[in-house]
Amino acid sequence: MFEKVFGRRQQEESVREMNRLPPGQSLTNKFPVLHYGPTPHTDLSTWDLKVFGLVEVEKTWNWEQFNALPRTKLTMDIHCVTRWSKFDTDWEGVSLGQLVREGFITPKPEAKYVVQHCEYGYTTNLPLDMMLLDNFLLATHFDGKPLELEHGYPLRGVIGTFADRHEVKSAYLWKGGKWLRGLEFRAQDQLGFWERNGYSNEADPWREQRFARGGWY
Ligand SMILES: Nc1nc2c(c(=O)[nH]1)N[C@H]1C(S)=C(S)[C@@H](COP(=O)(O)O)O[C@H]1N2
Ligand SMILES: [Mo]
Repeated sequence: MFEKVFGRRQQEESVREMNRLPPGQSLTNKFPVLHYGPTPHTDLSTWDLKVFGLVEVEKTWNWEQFNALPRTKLTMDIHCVTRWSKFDTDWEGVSLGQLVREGFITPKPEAKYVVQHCEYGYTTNLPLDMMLLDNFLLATHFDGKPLELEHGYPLRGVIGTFADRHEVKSAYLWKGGKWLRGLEFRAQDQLGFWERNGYSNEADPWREQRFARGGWY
C-alpha cells in the first residue's frame, strides 16, 4: 500500500494510526521467508490433500479435485512472530469455512481442533472455530500468482487480520502451514512444531502472545 508514494516509516505511522499494527510489530514491504528445514519441490501429479480424523467422511483430493472446490479471494494483514507485519496482502484459495458450510467437509460434533500436516512433518494446530473464520484460507495464490516455492507452493494455510474487522480472532503467521498435505480433525488439542518448541498456543498478535509461559525463551 502507498508503496510508491511514501517511505516505510510513513506507511508504518499510517497503519499504526489506523490501529492495524499490533504491539511490537513493524511494517515491511518485503515478504520474508521463514521455516524450519528444506523447501520441498512438489510434483502436482502425486500431490494430494487428506482430510481425516473426526469428519463424517474422510477425503483425499488430488490437485485437480482440490482446484474444483469453491474458491475465495481475500485481503488481509499478516503478522509474523519475528516482528514483521505486511499489510493488504492478497490471497486466493479455498475457505475451510465455506467447505464446511457447503457440505464438502462435515466435522463430527466432537471435533474441536484441527492440525495442519505439512511436507517433512511440520505441523501446526488451531481451534476448529478459528479455522472456519473468513481470515483463515487454504491458499494457492499470493498477489495474483501461484505461491512461490518457499512460501508454500502449491498449498499453504494462511491466517491474518482484516483492516476493519478487529473482532475476528487471529493468530501469528506460523499458524499457517506451508506445503500443506493434511487436515486432521481432533477432539483434543495437539501442539504443533513451534508450539512444542516454546511458542504460544494461542498466538494472538493483538495480545502479543508470542511465547508460551514457562517456555525457555
Ligand atoms: N511447513 C512449514 N510451514 C511453516 C513453517 C515451517 O517451518 N514449515 N514456519 C511457519 C512460520 S514460523 C512462519 S513465520 C510462516 C512464514 O511464512 P512465509 O515464509 O511465507 O513468510 O510460515 C509458517 N509455516
Ligand atoms: Mo515464524
